[in-house]
Amino acid sequence: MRVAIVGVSGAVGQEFLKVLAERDFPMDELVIFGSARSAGKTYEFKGKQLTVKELKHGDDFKGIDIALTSAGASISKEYAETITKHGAIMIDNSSAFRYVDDVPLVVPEVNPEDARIRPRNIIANPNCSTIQMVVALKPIENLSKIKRVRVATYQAASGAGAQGIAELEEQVLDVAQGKPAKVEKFAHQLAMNIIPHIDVFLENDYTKEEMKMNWETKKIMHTDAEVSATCVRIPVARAHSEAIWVETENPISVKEVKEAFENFEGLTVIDNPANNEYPMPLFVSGKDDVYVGRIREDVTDPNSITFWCVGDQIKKGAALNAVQIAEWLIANGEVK
Ligand code: 11C
Repeated sequence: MRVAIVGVSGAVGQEFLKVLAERDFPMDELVIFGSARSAGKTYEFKGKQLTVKELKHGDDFKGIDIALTSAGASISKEYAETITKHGAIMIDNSSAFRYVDDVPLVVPEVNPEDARIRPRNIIANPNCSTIQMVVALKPIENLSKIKRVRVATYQAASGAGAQGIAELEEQVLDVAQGKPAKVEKFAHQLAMNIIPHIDVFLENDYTKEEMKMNWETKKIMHTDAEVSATCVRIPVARAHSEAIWVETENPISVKEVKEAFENFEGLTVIDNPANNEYPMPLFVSGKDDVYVGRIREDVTDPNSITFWCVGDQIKKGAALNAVQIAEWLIANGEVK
């Protein structure tokens, strides 16, 4: 088993290294690729130093079984053929192929079987805010068909990559010292603020991040349920939070939902309001599972449940989900 990481110097690329080591991913060789700027840098993996190779068109992916890619949509589009032409399966973290019909979009707890049909040898990893939401929606869908979802997100700076985290940290230090905050990555100062704007605005006045949650949920869950999202950037380093309202076809009780959450792989329930216990991004950072709490009946509608959901954006929202897809492929004989 030979595995490649493309975009190893980015926040998700670095998380790939951690997750592969943490899970003792079964492989004989790991090859790491990056831009011309990153080429020659070294990163430690399980006590060995690996050197970044420059991503180029050619035959460097000959003999690679699985390529975990996270270098942005334009690089994914440009290099997909180079990466897959000798048979490597590309598990792509960018948005490049998510809405392409013959590319499956996979969250292993929800639709693992979709990974079997991949005519282009590409599997797309969904957007982070979608991944954590569908892990929580699936056990509800198993109880009753979901008719509609409304969600408000509280997204960490890490969604904008390593530069996003660095910008927030610098702003926090500057603002604390009474200095003006430097704004480059985000549309406005994030420290001491929240920004109701992630990705570009579209013709329907939603942002692309908001519509990703709609489009991707439909594809992953094979549903026609509509998702209406408002996505907000908050001054948290990593782990996204979401307030979710779910309308189901049949009424379901809070007790049933709690039990379904508790029995669903990849979900952890923390729901003890009497002791001020509920999931929060500081606690969930670095964890594998998606965490849910504040589970209650929606007072406006007996057919709706509302709850709070937190997931580590770089981990389950990106690197871990991709590695879990790779593990599923191996466990199910899709990679020899
Ligand atoms: C954010 N969700 O928090 C975005 C980052 O489509 O893979 C991930 C963008 C994507 O800014």
